[in-house]
Parts: sequence; structure tokens; C-alpha cells
Amino acid sequence: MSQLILSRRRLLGVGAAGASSLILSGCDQFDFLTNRNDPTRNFLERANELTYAAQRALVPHQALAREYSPSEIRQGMRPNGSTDPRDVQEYADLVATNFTNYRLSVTGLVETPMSFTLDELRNMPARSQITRHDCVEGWSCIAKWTGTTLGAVLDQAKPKATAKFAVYHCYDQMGGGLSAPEPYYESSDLIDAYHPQTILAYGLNDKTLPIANGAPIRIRIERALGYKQPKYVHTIELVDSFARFGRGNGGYWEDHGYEWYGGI
Ligand SMILES: Nc1nc2c(c(=O)[nH]1)N[C@H]1C(S)=C(S)[C@@H](COP(=O)(O)O)O[C@H]1N2
Ligand SMILES: [Mo]
Repeated sequence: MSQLILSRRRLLGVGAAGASSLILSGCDQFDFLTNRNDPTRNFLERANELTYAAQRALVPHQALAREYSPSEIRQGMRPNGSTDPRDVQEYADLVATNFTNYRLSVTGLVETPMSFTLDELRNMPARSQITRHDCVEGWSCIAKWTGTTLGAVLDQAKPKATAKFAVYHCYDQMGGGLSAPEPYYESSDLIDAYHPQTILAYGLNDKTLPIANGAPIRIRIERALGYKQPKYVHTIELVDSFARFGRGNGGYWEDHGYEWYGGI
């Protein structure tokens, strides 16, 4: 029995160490991730379930991501991915009215589907945190985020016992050109959704969250990589499976080969 545990631990250790040393190895080291046949990426994909199990088993569920002091804020916050989705008419209309008509919907496996105005969200208990954002493209920023705790918002909608994941739906469309546009979406399990540092951010570095960084609401899941920080969120849907979204892998980038857990 103890031998079984030992070998399982060793196995988990390899998965976790392999993934995190890649993440720490810095700038422009990640180009290989776009190469579908790259052995490292295939390893990461296979290690996905393993690192998820490993982190869930080894890291306490509520362990906090490191927080920094104001003097450590650097680079502002470098906008990446979509930075102005005003090509989507619905979003352009919201910008034109300074987001007064914005509503955040909470739907899916909840007892009481809800929708919140920005003022309602801003009037709920707020939390600020200075954290590091790590993009798999090989850069990171340290910035201060302010927002409403997602757990408190979900509680109002009363998640059903069958809810396993939160899917975050965004306004912006990716692709275009030769490929059909695909809406950006992301997801997390409910452990990350209820993590004390997981917030619906409306403030960045003590200012209103700019369009480039996801106005009016972007989610911060501080123990996850950059692509798991969805911007321009309009709906949070609680589900028991990702099968009916995109290509079924739980996020836009996951549908394009990134791992789902994306933990750091
Ligand atoms: N809706 C949406 N969310 C998104 C993206 C995007 O293109 N669209 N890009 C992701 C990636 S890869 C990163 S690194 C961060 C960038 O956040 P920033 O623009 O605030 O720096 O947002 C993430 N969330
Ligand atoms: Mo990223």
C-alpha cells in the first residue's frame, strides 16, 4: 500500500514539476505550444489531468496566490489578446452608453437565475489584491485588481448540487479572416470560482478597468495562467459539462490546444 502511494506521489511530482518549471522558464520559451506535434505540448496535454489531480490533492483548496506590495506594481497591465471588441455591435452599444445598460447574468444550474448592474456589483463587498499575471507567451505583470468576490455573487443565485463548473462567456470574438469567429469563453471548477481571491474585477491600479483590459468586468482567478482570466464577461453559466460550448474543451484556448487547468 505504502509503495503504491509512493509511486503515485512520484508520478504526480513529475507532472507538477514538469509543468511548473516550464511556466517559470520565462519569455519567448513558449512558442512550441503553438506546434501541435511538439512533444512538450503533448506532454503538457497528457499531464493536464495529472497536474489538476496533483494540485487539488497537494495544495489546500483555499491556498492564496502570492500578493505583492504597491511598490512592486510593474508595467501597468500589458493588454493582450482582444483589446477592443467594439467590432461586436452589442459591446459597442455598451461602450457608447458608458456601460449603463451592462448586465452580468448568472445562469445555468442555479435555483435563481440573476442579473446584476455594474452599480449593484460595485456596491457589494469589494476586495483588492496586487498579484502577478503570467501569460504563456512568456511575460508577466504585477497589478492591483479591485472587484466583487465571485463566490458572494454565485451564492445569491444559489448553485444547484449538480453544478460542477462555471463557464465565463465573453463579448469578444476570436479568429476571423479565414477562420470563422469564435466567442472567447473560459471556465473553472467551483473550487476556483469560490476561491477568496477570485473576483469580478472592475478596477485596475486604482482606476476604472480600461477597455483594453476587459471593461466593464473581467474575472481574476489568481492561481491560473493569463488565458484563464477572461475579459469582457457578460454571463456566468454553471454547468456539469463543457460539451456544448465551442469544441468542448472548456475554453477558447483549450479548444486550440492549451491545457484546461492552467494552474500556477
Ligand atoms: N475575453 C478575452 N479574455 C482574455 C483574452 C482575450 O483575448 N479575450 N486573452 C487572455 C490572455 S491570453 C491574457 S494573457 C490576458 C491578458 O490580459 P490583459 O489584456 O489585461 O493583459 O487576458 C486573457 N483573457
Ligand atoms: Mo496570455
